[in-house]
Amino acid sequence: MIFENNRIEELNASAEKEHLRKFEMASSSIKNVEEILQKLSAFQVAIPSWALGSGGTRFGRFSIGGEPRNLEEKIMDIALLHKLNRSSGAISLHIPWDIPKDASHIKSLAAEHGIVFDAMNSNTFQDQPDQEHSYKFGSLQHVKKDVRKQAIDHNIEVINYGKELGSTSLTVWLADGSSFPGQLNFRHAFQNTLEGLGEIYASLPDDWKMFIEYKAFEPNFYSTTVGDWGQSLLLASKLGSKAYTLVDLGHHLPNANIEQIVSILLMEKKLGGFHFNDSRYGDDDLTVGAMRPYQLFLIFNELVEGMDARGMNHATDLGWMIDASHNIKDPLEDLLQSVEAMKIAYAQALLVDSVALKAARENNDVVVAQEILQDAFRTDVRPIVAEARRRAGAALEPLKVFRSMNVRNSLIALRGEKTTATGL
Ligand SMILES: [Mn+2]
Repeated sequence: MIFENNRIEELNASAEKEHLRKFEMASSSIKNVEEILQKLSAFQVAIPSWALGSGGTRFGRFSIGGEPRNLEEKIMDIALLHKLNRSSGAISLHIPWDIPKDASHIKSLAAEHGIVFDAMNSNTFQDQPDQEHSYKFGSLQHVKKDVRKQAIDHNIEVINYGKELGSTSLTVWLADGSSFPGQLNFRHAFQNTLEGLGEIYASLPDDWKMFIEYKAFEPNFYSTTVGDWGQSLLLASKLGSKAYTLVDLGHHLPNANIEQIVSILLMEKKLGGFHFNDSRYGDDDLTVGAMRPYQLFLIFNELVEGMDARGMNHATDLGWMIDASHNIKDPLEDLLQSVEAMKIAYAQALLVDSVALKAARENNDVVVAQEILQDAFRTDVRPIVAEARRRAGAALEPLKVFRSMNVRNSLIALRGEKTTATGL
């Protein structure tokens, strides 16, 4: 490990007095602070295996140095995050970028650091060197049966890797679509996709979920076969009770009301999981909460309200994952920021006075309804989130510890300046 446990304790000790003063102030006006603390510490966010190195853009990639060279090193990076915030106890694996060659070794390495395997991700959006058929014109939607079969077989292979690791979900994101009018018969593309997903679904173990991710555009720019939550919900509904929609915050057309989508999917028992990130223009894959923190809060508000309405367990009944890319920031620092942003939005959502909000709605009191939401959003919950971390044995100030320990320099010394992590 890059740093010793007692460094966290040392740095916590020096920050503790000031923290406790802030925590006391912040918690004095909150009735259910203990309940909120407990929920915050139960909340774990899965880190994607593809987000630990430098991602780059269409135009270039700038190495940050010390990037993990294999799956073991990726797990070690997540272990480091988890040590700092005790909220990153899961990894979402991508196949074939991160094939576990020795599953039992990988599983025990992860377990050693308190990390479990969240959703497995298949990849039919690019061609691999040893693959027979090309996905240039799509995978499950493809006009040729052989190509569809190859994509189906790949997804089943991903499920099998997941079974060995103890994962219980598969995320399917398809780049399928068309870039020019006339290229595709929309109905045939949809039906081929449904048929393929059906075959994959049939291979899903009983206790598994299938997450169907949608995206409005890119890499195709005329149509996307699973382009929005309607298409995803339609597929998930036709497939059965183990199939769900996955919402990636960056996969909508501009200004979509994501919180409303979340609310309806939850009501229909069809919201399965989340890919958190932030964006300004399209699928920007920026740090969670960096651009639209109020939208993030409103989404969490619907999540909390909708999950409570159905008596769901906040921590375990949905897949909480980050899907981001890091072009100019240190990925580990960025991921610490993202997890923190999610926990802040979650804590604020837990503060919403739902009784008063209901009364305001009954009276069509739009002004008070807005005040109630913004009162929660404008509450500084950072000391509450920090206290939850402190009680879990994590760092009061994860970023500060990361920087003061020169973690990136140690990783560069260990792995080299010019390493490239597999993935985006
Ligand atoms: Mn995604």
